[in-house]
Amino acid sequence: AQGMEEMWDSTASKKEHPNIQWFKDAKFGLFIHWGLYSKLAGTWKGKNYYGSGEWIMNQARIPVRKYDKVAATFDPVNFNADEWAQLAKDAGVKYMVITAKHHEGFSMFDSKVTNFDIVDATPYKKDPMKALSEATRMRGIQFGFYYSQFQDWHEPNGGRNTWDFDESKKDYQQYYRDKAIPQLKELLTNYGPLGIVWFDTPGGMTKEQTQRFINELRKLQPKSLFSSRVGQGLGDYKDFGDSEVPPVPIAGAWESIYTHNDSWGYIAHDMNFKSSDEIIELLANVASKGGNLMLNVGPDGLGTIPYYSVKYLKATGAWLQKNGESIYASTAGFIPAQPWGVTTAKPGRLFLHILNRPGNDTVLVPGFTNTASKVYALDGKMNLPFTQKSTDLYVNMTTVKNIHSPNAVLVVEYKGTAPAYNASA
Ligand code: H79
Repeated sequence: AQGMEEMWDSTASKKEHPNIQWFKDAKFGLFIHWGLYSKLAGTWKGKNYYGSGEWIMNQARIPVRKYDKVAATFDPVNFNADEWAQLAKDAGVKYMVITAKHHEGFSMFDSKVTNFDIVDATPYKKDPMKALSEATRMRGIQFGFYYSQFQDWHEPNGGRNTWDFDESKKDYQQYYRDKAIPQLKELLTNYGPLGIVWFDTPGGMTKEQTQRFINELRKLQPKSLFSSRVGQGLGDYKDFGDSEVPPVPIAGAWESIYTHNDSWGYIAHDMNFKSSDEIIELLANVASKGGNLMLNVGPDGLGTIPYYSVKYLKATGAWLQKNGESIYASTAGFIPAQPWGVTTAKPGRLFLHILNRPGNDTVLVPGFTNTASKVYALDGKMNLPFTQKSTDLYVNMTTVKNIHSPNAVLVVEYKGTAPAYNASA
C-alpha cells in the first residue's frame, strides 16, 4: 500500500476518466471493512491482537483449515442494509466502498467461484452486498467494492500466506485466472452500476498484465473508477498511503483514507474513535489540498456498526448540512494552512475553515491578492467586518457565536479570477 504514490502517473500526463467528475465533487466517502475477522474482533485463542483487525489471520498465523471454521460461526443477524445506507446518507458521504473480499480471502458476496463465501460457508446464507448495493443506490450514494486482488491468504497460489504455503512455489497467474478475475467479473456483473472498484496491495503482475487485467474488467463497466492500488501506476484516481494527507495541494482526482479508530476491521478492544470535530478537521484538511476523505468504519461480526462510529458520523453529517457548501464540489484553497485553519475554494469564493479560533477573534488571511467584497459566516449567513491592507485580509469574527471547536466556516467573496496557490502566504 505504501509508496504507491511514486509510481502513479500524475493526471497531467494522462487522460482523465470521462466519469471522474462525480468523484472529484464527492469529497467524502465511507469505507467499510467487514469480513470473518470482524467476528474474531482482534482476539484469537484468548490473545488480543492490535494494529488492524483484518490482519489477525496473518498476525496469529492461523492455518487456512482453522480459519475456515470461523465461517461456520459467522451469522450477522443484526445486519440491516437500509440502516447502513441511511447512516451513510445522514453522515453526508457521497460514496461507499465495502470489502467484498479482503486479504483473508473470504467472499462477503454470493460467489460461484468458491464455496468460501458468505452464502455457502455461513449459517447466514444471504448476500449482504446485494442488499447494500440496492440500499445505497436508492439513496443516491455511489456504491463500490474493495477487492484484494493479489493477497489472498486462503488460496495456495494467492499472495502472501507464507505460513501455510511456500511463496516461491506459487503460480500467481493461476490464482488471477481462477479466482480474482472471475470474482471481479461477478462483482461487476451482479450488483448494478459500481461507482468504484477499490484495489489494494498489488503484486504478481507486470505493467502489461495489469493493463490487460484492467481492460478485461473495464469492458463490463466502463463507467466504474478503479483505484490506483490496482498497481503499476495505473488506475483512475490516486490513493495516498493509508492515513496520509499530502502536504500541499495536488491536482487531479485523489483520495486520503483514514479509519475511525486505529483499526480497519472491527477490534473489540479498540475504542480510540475520532470525535466528530476531529473528523471534520480531517475532512477540511483533505479538501483544502483538493482531495477526498474516505473514512472507514468496522462493523462487528453481528453486523452492528460501533456506537461511536454511528454517533460521530451523524454529528459530522449535521455539520455538513450547514457547512457542506464549503466542502462538496470545492477545490483546494489558494491560501495554505494558517494558524487558525485551512482554506477551500469555489469560483469567486474562498472558504476559511476556522479550526483554531484566534484568541483576539481576528483572522488574518495573508497573501490575499484579490479584492475582498464581502465576508460572512456560512452558518447563518451573517456578514462580518473586514479590512484589507494590500494582500493582508483581516476578518473580525467576534459576532460569530456558535463557535466552539471545529469548525466555523467564513466565506470571503472576491472579484476576479482565482489566483494560483500562494505557497508563500
Ligand atoms: O485494508 C486496509 C489494510 O488491511 C490494507 N490497506 C488498508 C486499506 C493493508 N494491506 N497492507 N497494508 C495495509 C500494509 C501492512 C501493514 C502491516 Fe500490520 C504492518 C501488516 C503487518 C504489520 C497493520 C499493523 C496490520 C497489522 C499490524
